[in-house]
Amino acid sequence: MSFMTFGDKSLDLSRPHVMGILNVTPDSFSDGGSYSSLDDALTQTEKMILDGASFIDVGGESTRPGAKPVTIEEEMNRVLPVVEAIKARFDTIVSVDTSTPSVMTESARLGAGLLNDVRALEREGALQAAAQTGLPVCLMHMRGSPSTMQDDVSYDSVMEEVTAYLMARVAACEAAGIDRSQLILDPGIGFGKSLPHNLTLLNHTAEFKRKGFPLLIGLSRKTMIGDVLGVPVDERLYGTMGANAATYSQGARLFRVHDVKPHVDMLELMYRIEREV
Ligand code: 7PJ
Repeated sequence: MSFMTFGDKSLDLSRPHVMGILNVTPDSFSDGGSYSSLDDALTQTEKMILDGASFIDVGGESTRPGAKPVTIEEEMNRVLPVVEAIKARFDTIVSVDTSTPSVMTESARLGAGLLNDVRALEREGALQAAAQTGLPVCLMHMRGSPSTMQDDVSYDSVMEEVTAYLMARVAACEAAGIDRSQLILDPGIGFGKSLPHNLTLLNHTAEFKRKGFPLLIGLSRKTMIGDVLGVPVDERLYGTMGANAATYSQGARLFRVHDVKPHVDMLELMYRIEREV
């Protein structure tokens, strides 16, 4: 068994785990920052925990294609009260979807257990801030930035480039004092990739797995599902589950999703079949 410690909790990463997505951006809560948005966030958190989520991934920056950047102050105001309120009420692992060093530092102080950075600690000061927290980090590959990432999408070999990038970020983490046993990798589905790139990455998850790190996959309801099926965002659950199942069978064990219960059930069956007990 391979355990990883996320703050005050340890998880066996030989089995699957679901990370429930909690967006605290104004486009997800119309009155971001007010009492009722905090209340909504806690209601959603409780449901995801009851449904079997191992992590609640709190994100205050929209990284959708074309999204506008958020100020540090705004991101702090969105994320930190939610991290604090969740840790005060629930026994769960809070993951923070952030690239901002001060959000990492303060979230860790409030009890967050995982830093989930779509920029793989590339922002100035992020490596140092993350190292100081002592927390595990999920390093994700992105080409470009959210505002431009879908403008010019071309790779000679998407597998080679994503792998080389993630290995370079692993080296940067080690140089900053973050042990490789603290790292989770993520190919970054939809972040500066066309549909064929996303399909290639998903079909070759086993090659990433051979690098020896736990893998996290985030494809829930993304454009690539819509591109394949021709369905709007609220009809992408079955496609999401199929794609996640394809990566589970290649060794991915962490799944960042909106729909927790369907994935917990699916992954439990996949795990039990694999173990035959
Ligand atoms: C991901 C993420 C992902 C990780 C987002 C969305 C966009 N973090 N944060 N992996 N995606 N680690 O959910 O559509 O794929 S935000």
